[in-house]
Amino acid sequence: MKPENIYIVSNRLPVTVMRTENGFTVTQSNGGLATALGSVFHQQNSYWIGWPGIIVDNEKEEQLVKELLEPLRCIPVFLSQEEFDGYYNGFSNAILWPLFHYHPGHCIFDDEYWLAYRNVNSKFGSVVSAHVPQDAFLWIHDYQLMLLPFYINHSNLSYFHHIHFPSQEVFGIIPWRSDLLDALLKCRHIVFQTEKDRVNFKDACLKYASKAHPDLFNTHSSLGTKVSAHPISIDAFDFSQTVQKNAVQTMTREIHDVFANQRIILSVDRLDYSKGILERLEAFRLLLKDFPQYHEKLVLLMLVVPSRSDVPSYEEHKRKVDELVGNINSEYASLGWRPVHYYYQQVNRDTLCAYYAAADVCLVTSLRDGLNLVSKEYVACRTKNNGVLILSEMAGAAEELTYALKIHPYDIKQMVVAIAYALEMEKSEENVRMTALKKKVFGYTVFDWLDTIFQEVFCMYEELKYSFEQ
Ligand code: ADQ
Repeated sequence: MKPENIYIVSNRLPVTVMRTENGFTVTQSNGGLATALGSVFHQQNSYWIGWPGIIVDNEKEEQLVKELLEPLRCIPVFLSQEEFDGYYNGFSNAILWPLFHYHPGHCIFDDEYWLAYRNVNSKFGSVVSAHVPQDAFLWIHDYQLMLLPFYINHSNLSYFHHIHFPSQEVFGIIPWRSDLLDALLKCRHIVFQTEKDRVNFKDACLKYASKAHPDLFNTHSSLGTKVSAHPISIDAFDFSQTVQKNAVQTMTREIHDVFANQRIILSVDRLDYSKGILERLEAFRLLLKDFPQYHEKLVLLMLVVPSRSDVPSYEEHKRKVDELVGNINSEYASLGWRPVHYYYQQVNRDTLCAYYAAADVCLVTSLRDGLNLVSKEYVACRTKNNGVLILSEMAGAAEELTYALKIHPYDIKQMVVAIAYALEMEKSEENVRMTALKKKVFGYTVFDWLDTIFQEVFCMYEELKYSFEQ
């Protein structure tokens, strides 16, 4: 069962508008939300509302961007530099993101950020009200728009939270905690990645929301807010088909040739302190120190996509990563061998899949992660049922991917042991683990996730209709 008309609303559109000499052009947006929902969006009856990734100077430029996006079924919300700085760099990524990932030290609790967040959420509200019909399914995504429900009157309102929702004590640190929860509770339907997130949210509502009482969360009541947990997934079949394309297989062979006689450990992430990149590098450094037999026989390939470089804590983090990579390479490299290959760039889907296919081990070290799509993408690309996934127990995906090797991302020594174990693992164990992981990833794709959510929405509205008829 699929709603007739779907309007996705998120901070960013799935495409980014860029200025050229002659006007504007679009490219694919990066990050987990764009990847996951991109597959969903390709359905004909979906529209997407969000920021186009560019600050435009005047109404004429706004018009040009609107016309460029219209055939792509994208509706832009334009923001000034000041609005973007306060709402996105400020409230979203210098308060909500660090706190929700348990890094309160990175938070800057600035009233101006809160004002900007309110203003921009209200601006999104105006665009939504102007474009979305009342009978459409309106689907809000993620922490940048937690306040949006407050600014719209819509009966089919659903919210999906992509990142971790912290424990009630940590959430309570936010001075505007009640406003955020009260706004979210205007939704009829709220979905989290994991059961842990759902319980944390419920605890926070019971403590801080103005109108929360236990009945609000009665899952059988059409009159309350239904809160559930359904982890997002990927279009696994698309990944496995991509790996089998001739061009991708050629690229995979080229990677093997470049790293002939070397095992490949791969990591793929946005440059974000929550992904545990520094901890991963420390573990790799210790591995090289304690296991000299891997010298010249092992590389760590890091594909890191630039992210939020305007936020000071990210700038500082990038400097530390650059420095640590440099230190490891200068300590251990030899004439023909560089232990860490670090690419600070976005790669296209074919190239990404070639790296997944070429890697003996995929290393996911998130200090905290709502889900982590990379772990599922690696599994989907292992067409020969080999390769080892090492996965942080702090990633939401760890609940599903139980056959991965689990690590505690702050325990560097344990990480070293897990990497060494992965490198020496018997082929039969590798095969058993990967086969089980693939069963999970192919048995629950992004389309199954979508069906589950739509099914839930459909049942709720049937119930609601029934209650109005009584
Ligand atoms: P992210 O924090 O962005 O997502 P993740 O789920 O791993 O984290 O998604 C990253 C995406 O970006 C993946 O699809 C990956 O392939 C892609 N990517 C990363 N580096 C890349 C590179 N160098 N080149 C090309 N592509 C690259 C947020 C939450 C997560 C949650 C997702 C989806 O923080 O916890 O899993 O949303 O809900």
